Amino acid sequence: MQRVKILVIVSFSLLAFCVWAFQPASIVKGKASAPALSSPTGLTASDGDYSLKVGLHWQPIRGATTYRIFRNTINDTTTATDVGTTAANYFFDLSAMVDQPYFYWVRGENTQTVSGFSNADQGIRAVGVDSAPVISSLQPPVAPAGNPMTAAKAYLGKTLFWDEQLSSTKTVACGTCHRPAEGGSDPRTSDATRNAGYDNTFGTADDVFGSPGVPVNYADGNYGWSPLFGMGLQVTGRKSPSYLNAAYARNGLFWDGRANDEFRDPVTNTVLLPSRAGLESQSSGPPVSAGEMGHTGRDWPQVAARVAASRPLALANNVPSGLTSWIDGRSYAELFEEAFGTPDITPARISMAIATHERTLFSDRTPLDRWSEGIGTPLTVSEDSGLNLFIENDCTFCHSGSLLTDNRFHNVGVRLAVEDRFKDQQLPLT
Ligand SMILES: [Ca+2]
Repeated sequence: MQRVKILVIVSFSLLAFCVWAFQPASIVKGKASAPALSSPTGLTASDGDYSLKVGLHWQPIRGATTYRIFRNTINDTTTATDVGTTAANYFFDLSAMVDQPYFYWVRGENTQTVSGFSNADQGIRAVGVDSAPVISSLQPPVAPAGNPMTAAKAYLGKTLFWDEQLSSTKTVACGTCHRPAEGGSDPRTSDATRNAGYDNTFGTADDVFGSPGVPVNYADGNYGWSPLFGMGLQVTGRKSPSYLNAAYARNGLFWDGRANDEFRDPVTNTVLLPSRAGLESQSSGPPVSAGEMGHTGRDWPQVAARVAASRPLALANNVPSGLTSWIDGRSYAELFEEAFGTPDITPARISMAIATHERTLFSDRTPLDRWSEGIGTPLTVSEDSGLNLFIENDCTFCHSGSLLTDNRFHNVGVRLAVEDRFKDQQLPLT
């Protein structure tokens, strides 16, 4: 009987051990498995737009840190070839054979899991000219070493760029003045966008059609009276330049180039990014300008506090589905955690995210690019005449290279330089 008891106890002990041995394994496994990644959507592959590559882009997915790109000559993922990875949400397949149609897929990944394949899309590398292109098409902009390109950061930046809550009045987003469908600039030109100019008098020859910002307003939420604009929108002294292809500027941004290559922390003034950071420098200006987006005396900690207190894009009524899916109902703190690793919403991070979004906006397949690479139909008669005039009249002296600009600042003599009284003032600027 004693031996039976011992056997029973040993058996139960063994059973308990087995349960213990397997249970923790299953718990550990459960802890280690991250939330499933949804499959990327919106994959598009270029159809003969480049002679040297196939370009792809897609909608980033929540939680992915890397995207792996696959291709196949047939519509079959099981035999597809892995052609590379990127942290961005675009990729260029440089090993595609000329004139060979491919099916492409992309998969999201992080250190713990992988997603399913995205939708398939066909792409093809065009047959181009054998010689070097007349004008080389743009390569993706180079990001500063301390602010590398990631799809998550670019989408956080896109969210911030379009969020009117960044302005003290909740009425002006970056995209209010920088409109991608209008070439990245501000199409508004009317008496409501008139700045009185150097003589402070409306209706004279030095008037400027600038970009409107916010009415005079204060930290307590009250509005004030402007001698020139009354209770209306203050109009800045310059129209917003385009932010498309702005990532390539190396001699400063804003019309006077004062947003230089070096990015300093908007609060501590410490150099965070020593070079290639014109976009970060530029984006740290408007939110604290009392003419553009701020209240009188607004500082960057107040901007960051506003972002922290806001639900992402709460005021936007036409958010693209891909961005909505990526935001996925999360708070700004959660979005910053995905983009930067911790949930801190700092002024520097806001600028770095917006700059990263802007670095995804480059035009590398224009009709001129296609013409330069000998792709597809030639220029129209009108386009060809314009190109000849452009060259014959030495426009290329300044408008040269892939960007068609020398990226320098010139006094073109439209008005006297002294009239640009805004260039040394903090406000109101564009
Ligand atoms: Ca005037």
